[in-house]
Amino acid sequence: MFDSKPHAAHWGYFEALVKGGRVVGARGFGADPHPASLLESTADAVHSEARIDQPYIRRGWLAGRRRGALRGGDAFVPVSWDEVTRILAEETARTRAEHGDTSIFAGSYGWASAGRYHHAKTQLQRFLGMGGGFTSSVHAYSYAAAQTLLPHVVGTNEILLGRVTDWHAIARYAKVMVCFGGLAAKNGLVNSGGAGRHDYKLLMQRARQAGLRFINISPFQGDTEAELEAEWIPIRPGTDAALMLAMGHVLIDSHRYDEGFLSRCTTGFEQLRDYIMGEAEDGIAKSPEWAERITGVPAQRVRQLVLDCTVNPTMLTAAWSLQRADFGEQPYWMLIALAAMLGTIGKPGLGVAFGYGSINGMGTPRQELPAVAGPGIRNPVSLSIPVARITDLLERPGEMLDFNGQQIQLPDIRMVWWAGGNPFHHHQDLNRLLRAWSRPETIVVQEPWWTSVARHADIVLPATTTLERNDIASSSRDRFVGAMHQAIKPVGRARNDVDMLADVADALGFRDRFTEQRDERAWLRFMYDRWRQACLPMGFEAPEFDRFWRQGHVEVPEPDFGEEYTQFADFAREPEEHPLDTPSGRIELFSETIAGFRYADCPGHPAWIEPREWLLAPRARAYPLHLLTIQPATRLHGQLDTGRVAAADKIEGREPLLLHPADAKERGLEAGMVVRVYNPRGACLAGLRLAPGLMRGVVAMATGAWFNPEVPGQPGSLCLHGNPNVLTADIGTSSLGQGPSAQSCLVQVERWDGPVPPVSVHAPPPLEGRPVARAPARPAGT
Ligand SMILES: Nc1nc2c(c(=O)[nH]1)N[C@H]1C(S)=C(S)[C@@H](COP(=O)(O)OP(=O)(O)OC[C@H]3O[C@@H](n4cnc5c(=O)[nH]c(N)nc54)[C@H](O)[C@@H]3O)O[C@H]1N2
Ligand SMILES: Nc1nc2c(c(=O)[nH]1)N[C@H]1C(S)=C(S)[C@@H](COP(=O)(O)OP(=O)(O)OC[C@H]3O[C@@H](n4cnc5c(=O)[nH]c(N)nc54)[C@H](O)[C@@H]3O)O[C@H]1N2
Ligand SMILES: [Mo]
Repeated sequence: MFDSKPHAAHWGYFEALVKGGRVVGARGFGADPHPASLLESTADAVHSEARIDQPYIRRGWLAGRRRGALRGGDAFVPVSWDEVTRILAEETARTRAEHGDTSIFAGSYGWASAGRYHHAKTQLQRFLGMGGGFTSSVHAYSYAAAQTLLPHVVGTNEILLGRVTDWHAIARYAKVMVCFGGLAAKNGLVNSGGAGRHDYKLLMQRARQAGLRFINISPFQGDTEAELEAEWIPIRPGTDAALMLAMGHVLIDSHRYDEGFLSRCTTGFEQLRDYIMGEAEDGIAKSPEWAERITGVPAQRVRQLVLDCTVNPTMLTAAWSLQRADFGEQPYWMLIALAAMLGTIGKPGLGVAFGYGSINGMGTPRQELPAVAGPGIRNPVSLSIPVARITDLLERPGEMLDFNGQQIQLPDIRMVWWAGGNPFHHHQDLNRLLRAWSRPETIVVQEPWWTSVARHADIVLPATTTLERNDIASSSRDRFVGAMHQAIKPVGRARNDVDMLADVADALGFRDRFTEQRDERAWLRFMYDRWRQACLPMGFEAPEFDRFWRQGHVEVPEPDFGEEYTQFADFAREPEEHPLDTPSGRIELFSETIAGFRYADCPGHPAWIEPREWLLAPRARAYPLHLLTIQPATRLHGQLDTGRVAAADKIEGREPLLLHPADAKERGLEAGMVVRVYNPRGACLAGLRLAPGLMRGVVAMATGAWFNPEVPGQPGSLCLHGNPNVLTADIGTSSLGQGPSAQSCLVQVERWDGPVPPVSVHAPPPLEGRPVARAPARPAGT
């Protein structure tokens, strides 16, 4: 017999099945029509060999090899919790005294886990904030370029993250939905903070049944599900802005744009029009013929597309991936400009919004209510870097960094502390990161698993997983609030993030301020009650805490039928009464603010700027394949990579590389082979999978296979497992957004004839006092 406990993860609500003190499985949440397959990896992850059993310190750090030492190759020495707590208190105090509070970097970007109390980064930043402060980071890898741009253009980031025009409205009013980057179903498996129901596929299908036509503009046909019967327009990666400009050209040329909307609700159309028509400085008309050479989309197809958008009520959208590329600000700005020219913004079910296919909950009909919030953070240091500039931060102390009209002077980082995120998963150009990672004196990592970030730390603190503690799951994008019941005792000597930090706070003299003298249960009750109170005036009465906890969840009812939500409706109707939060109160097709920054890589209106890496760049002669690093269907980033769902998808234990059959044939490659993917920045092995739905010249690899350098600690070493971030470029999208530009990446692929060394990264690194297990290498193809 199993014991079962209500629980939640980013990939869904579930019942944890427990037997003999171990998690043995997970059963999908009853109210979820399509629980995520990822749940099958639950027990594998919790009881993985890769769990960190106790605290460790890097041998070289103990021997004084600190600033300037390459991390990742040393053995780890076991230490007691008491000892490590004392060392952490001393190190933090010493670093602050000698180098100031800004010398501690704890931006600590990452998804951590769904519970809002034991949220690792929140607790870490709360702890370091109380201790004097730390250098932080702003924005997210997901959409950093857009997060910086959109407030200038529409005065809000709701169009990217928040309550956007919902699927009920789209299904009812729109006839065509043009989707740049498709609506990738795999991405709806997850939502940060938990997804109560996976109804994103259902919502899209219903819209299809209601007569909505989908158009998928993407290098990959698989970005829309077959049931949506989408028309596919293949496009060269990184060129969407050119196609959008050409659509604008057709609209202007044929006088089919909405002059009324443009004059009432926007500013700067004249500048954009001059640029599009070739009347600006560059003298180039952004005609469909001009765009065809760039995008590969026939001029005639562009004209047809514009016709579709003008005779039908149209919704425009783009995946978040489009802006994780060189000059990723541009397609987002131009898509808004297109919707403005069509005059659809604010009309029921029409207009533009981003990310419908990027995460669960975008466009899901719901009432507007707050999410359950965790403990607060106060950071007395006001210094933050744009999130994806971590390597620059470590490499270039004292130098200036442009960001959104400011100049940030990069501090000299002596200590890095990370909890709930993995830069050796999420960052680009890992070989460059590895070198820069040698700059600090001390790197502390809290992790449940020996992930690549733990392996590159000096002080490793084993954290519990969510199943070893009680918590509450909640997200502003979701209608459910989940009780996460502790299912098992902590594995090994793992401890809760908050408890390890409370002990260091104790050694530094502020335990009570940090904990506010509440234990876990008191915090959960406090957080829940605060949320419950905030919902009351908004018309929702949640049950009392005890009932919620017994029940295992709270469901906020869907809005009533007929209450579809359309974003910007009030503004479009009465722009004077409901102005946007932009300098003009309107949609800014030309921004005086951005123009005033005088950035060559982000002018005052949307523009086509040739990417640094794309299929028509000179470098494509040597590296003729455009690599897209997409989100994995079988895990969440690096999380669950040790589980059976991820394992079943790999080829010879390597991450699959998707390649067009004709491109494979040209190279003498066959499905199932191990291949080497490389460029001047690095190389990795991968397993070859043929994908007829990919454009020729484009390859795709999911992110998240744990970085497994053949020689740990050595920059440039071959990644045996298939982490594509050894290949991607680490350059900000522009001086405005400084977002990651992972999608602008050229590579070459060849057959791997050497022996295929085993993937070793799912077992612990060398630990002192313990024998190292080594499997023999196998020859390729066996
Ligand atoms: N090339 C390329 N790179 C990308 C992207 C891309 O498209 N292409 N996408 C980017 C995007 S959008 C994102 S959001 C990032 C994601 O990057 P991350 O969010 O850093 O990736 P995760 O693997 O989710 O990292 C979370 C880590 O927290 C740990 N963890 C989980 N729960 C707990 C806990 O309770 N306590 C502690 N201490 N640790 C915990 C997990 O084990 C895991 O290692 O990747 C980015 N990287
Ligand atoms: N299962 C699962 N779901 C996830 C995640 C996960 O790890 N696992 N991660 C979550 C996170 S953190 C985020 S931020 C979101 C990200 O959500 P997205 O950014 O939407 O996800 P991606 O898979 O990177 O990209 C979607 C598609 O965009 C297409 N694409 C790439 N480049 C271009 C281009 O230049 N032009 C056009 N037109 N199309 C392009 C690719 O074919 C790709 O399949 O996903 C979330 N969902
Ligand atoms: Mo993300």
